Amino acid sequence: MRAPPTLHLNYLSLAEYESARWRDVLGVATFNGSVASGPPVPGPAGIPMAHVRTPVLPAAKNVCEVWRCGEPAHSGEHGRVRFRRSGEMLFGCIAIPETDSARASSDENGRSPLQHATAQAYRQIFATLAAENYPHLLRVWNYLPAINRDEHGSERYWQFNRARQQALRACGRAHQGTVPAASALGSPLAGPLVVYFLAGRTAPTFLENPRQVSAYHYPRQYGSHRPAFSRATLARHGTGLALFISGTASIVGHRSLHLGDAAAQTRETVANIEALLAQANRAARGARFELSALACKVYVRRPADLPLVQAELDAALGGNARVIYLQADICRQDLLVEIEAAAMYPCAA
Ligand code: 3EB
Repeated sequence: MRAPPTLHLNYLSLAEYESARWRDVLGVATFNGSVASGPPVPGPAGIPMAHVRTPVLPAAKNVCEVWRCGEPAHSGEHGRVRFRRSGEMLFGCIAIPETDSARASSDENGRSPLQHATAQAYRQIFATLAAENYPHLLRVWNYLPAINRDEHGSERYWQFNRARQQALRACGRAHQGTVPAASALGSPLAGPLVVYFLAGRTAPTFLENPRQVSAYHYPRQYGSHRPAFSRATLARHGTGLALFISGTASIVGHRSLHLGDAAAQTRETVANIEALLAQANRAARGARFELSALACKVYVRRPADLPLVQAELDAALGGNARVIYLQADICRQDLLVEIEAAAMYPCAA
């Protein structure tokens, strides 16, 4: 009997990806961005590829994040969104250069080019989900050029939060509670805003971290518009369960901890991820998600911190964990490390 289709995630080199079979690939994100800017280039069979320019650590390697669904998938386009879908899930990506909108200056409504780009990306994503009938966003990755830069009177991450929240409201979506898991990281200034995502036909379970204030309830000191994401989501796929853990950092309550200390920030982040795994195991009766079985993407602000961060994670996760490291700026200036993770459990109870 054929195994029922389930979701898979692999981190591959470009060479491994090219020789991999692609029939059941849902989508790919490439890191290191030697690729020119512009709309995402489709891979073989029109596979959507999000080209993210954040450098891979330690060296200038290429890494591909490959999402597979275990069954034949079908490609399409909607506006600037390239997508590929299987029976239950849709992967999509969109890249919007800020130069496309009101170049370098704010418009009459005071919206910056980044806010225009964010609004456009999210509106097109929701239009795609409506057209293809995968109404539920499960997981979103956002890569913003120069995320920490002050421009047009505020930090760019704050501008992004404002535009994301406004787009959610405009599209009739929740902006707290039932919001997808997400990451929001910096990328090199020259590139476009890149957003990629997974969506499903049924709503996921939304998880929060008891050690942290929900991001959508952060006090105003972190921006006038709160970040619209859940700490994790848990989605059924075939007979399995997929756990998507949002970008997680050294935040307890709403405060950043261990300023200047990348090793201590890494340990606090792992404690936050463990708390989320406990929540997931409580919600997914019968499944057992474990630290050592996670696929982790680790964002390090200062490349010189890599050995410290790596040593902490090797100790916490064990040698067999799937981990990739990227250099990226993190949304708060005082955060040096952020970790996102995914795990698939083959059999739901
Ligand atoms: C934090 O916990 C760190 O704005 O979508 C992590 C994951 C963070 C997602 C987002 C931001 C986002 O607040 C930053």
